[in-house]
Amino acid sequence: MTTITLTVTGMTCVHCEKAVLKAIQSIDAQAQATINRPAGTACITSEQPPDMFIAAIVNEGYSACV
Ligand SMILES: [Cu+2]
Repeated sequence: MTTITLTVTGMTCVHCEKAVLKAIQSIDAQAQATINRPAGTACITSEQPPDMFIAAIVNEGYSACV
């Protein structure tokens, strides 16, 4: 397991947080994710590579990078 912190831009409300969380869980249902909307970060502990999460988050309409 590794923990990565992604910078996620575009989250403006609780709904956005949930959408990002859902995107993360669509890649790895067991992932531990902590989303900090004010800071614009998503901390994810998972065995899946960061690119997978970034793609899923971008697919939801947000920007994400490592
Ligand atoms: Cu929102």
